[in-house]
Amino acid sequence: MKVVRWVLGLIVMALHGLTLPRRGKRSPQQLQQLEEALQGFALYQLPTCPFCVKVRRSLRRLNLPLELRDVRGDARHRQDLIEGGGRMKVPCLRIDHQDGHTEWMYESDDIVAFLNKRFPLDDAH
Ligand SMILES: N[C@@H](CCC(=O)N[C@@H](CS)C(=O)NCC(=O)O)C(=O)O
Repeated sequence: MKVVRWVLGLIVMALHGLTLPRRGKRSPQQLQQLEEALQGFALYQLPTCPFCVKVRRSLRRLNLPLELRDVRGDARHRQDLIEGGGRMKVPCLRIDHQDGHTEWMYESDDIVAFLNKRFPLDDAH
């Protein structure tokens, strides 16, 4: 089972690499503003998880410099996800709100919809 998952992961990564979506255009000024706006955001994920790949593709389309946290490669991130979000499931978007509370958003479709709505691409660029 582990081998099957490993092979599937490799296929997902290869397909992703071969069909990388175009990175959305944003001005240097917009990118700098985004970097600040995204300070409190992090995506807990795994490189080969297909749902995580879906979210990462959307990050690329939207050109969002959002921090990725690998839950297998870093035990601390894994622990934070379990303790904070309540489940060892990826992808999960962590949002540290300005009022101090932290939101843990699971479900790739919800994450993609949230990012598209919150950080839309400006068609003028
Ligand atoms: N419906 C979820 C599926 C996510 C999912 O199944 N992720 C797998 C990794 S590819 C996982 O974390 N499984 C562990 C679990 O469900 O406990 C989504 O779209 O985000």
